[in-house]
Amino acid sequence: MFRRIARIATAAVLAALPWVSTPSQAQEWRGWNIHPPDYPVSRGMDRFTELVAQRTNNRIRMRTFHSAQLGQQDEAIQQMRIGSIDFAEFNMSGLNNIVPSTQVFTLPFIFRDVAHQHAVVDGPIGDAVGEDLAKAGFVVLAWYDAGARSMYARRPIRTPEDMRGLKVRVQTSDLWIDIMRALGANATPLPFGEVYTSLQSGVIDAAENNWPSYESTRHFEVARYFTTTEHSNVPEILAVSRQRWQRLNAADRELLRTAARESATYQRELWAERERTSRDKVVAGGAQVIEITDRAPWSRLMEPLYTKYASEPRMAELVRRIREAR
Ligand code: GTR
Repeated sequence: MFRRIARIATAAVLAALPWVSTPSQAQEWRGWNIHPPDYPVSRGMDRFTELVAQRTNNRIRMRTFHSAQLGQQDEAIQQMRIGSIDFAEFNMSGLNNIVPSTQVFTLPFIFRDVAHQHAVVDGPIGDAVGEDLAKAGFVVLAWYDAGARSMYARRPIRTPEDMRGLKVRVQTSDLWIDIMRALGANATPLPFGEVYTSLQSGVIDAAENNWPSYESTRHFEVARYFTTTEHSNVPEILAVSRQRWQRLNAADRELLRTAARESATYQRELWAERERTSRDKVVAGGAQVIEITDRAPWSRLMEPLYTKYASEPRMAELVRRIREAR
């Protein structure tokens, strides 16, 4: 009798915890994301975790904490390295100082267009940078889109001369500090979550980002002039911590990679659409768009960065391969 009750009770507990298909193997993963739930990155991550849950019958359950609930980017990067965050979506810029080869993807005007960028990150060059990232603790599963980054400020920027002396927020990356220096501006590294109030209070004059982030953060309310410099197209990664990865068998690794790639296809579609809707939204909200048609004066000023960051043989080789990629 007692054994029967115990059996029924166990079955009831397992039914209430549907993910515990094989209790000894069930895993709960914690994921970091800086963006709010409706952002293309967030929806891509949600698609990824749903696919993994389905395909493992809830044996691998992943929960993504959106909206930087687990901290700002620099903290999350450290947490991934020690394994207290299991997966995350990162922009390359925050990893530039830790994994130098990621700098090639941040270099100004390195990509001709989105198709070129996809060919590069989805191919052997992406794999080569991915190997370096893995050594540092970040196992890349797929590359997500993040569009082109442009300048925006509290006052109009029409020419590179207008950058002179401006205090511009950048991510924690020496390359970004040098990009601003090349333009005669002063770089101020700040977490993403502090940019709004810093613009509002005048601690900084300007920042730079893509249309969707300019819109989702509502930076357009406090920096109304958006100049389409499109100076950098930094891609992003969906990655798993090396600690977690090392404990997975080959079949699960493949399952995760496939789910991540499918989520990237979805994220990229959402991204293209969101770039347009975000632009419309900020314009409706009062943003003034300053169109740059000739980017040559901008790229000329940034050219010396290639000497500083891409002279060392491995970096020079990566840059050469990126330029040759079709
Ligand atoms: C966004 C990017 C974030 C973060 C942010 C920033 O475009 O998606 O991962 O890098 O920019 O500027 O801090």
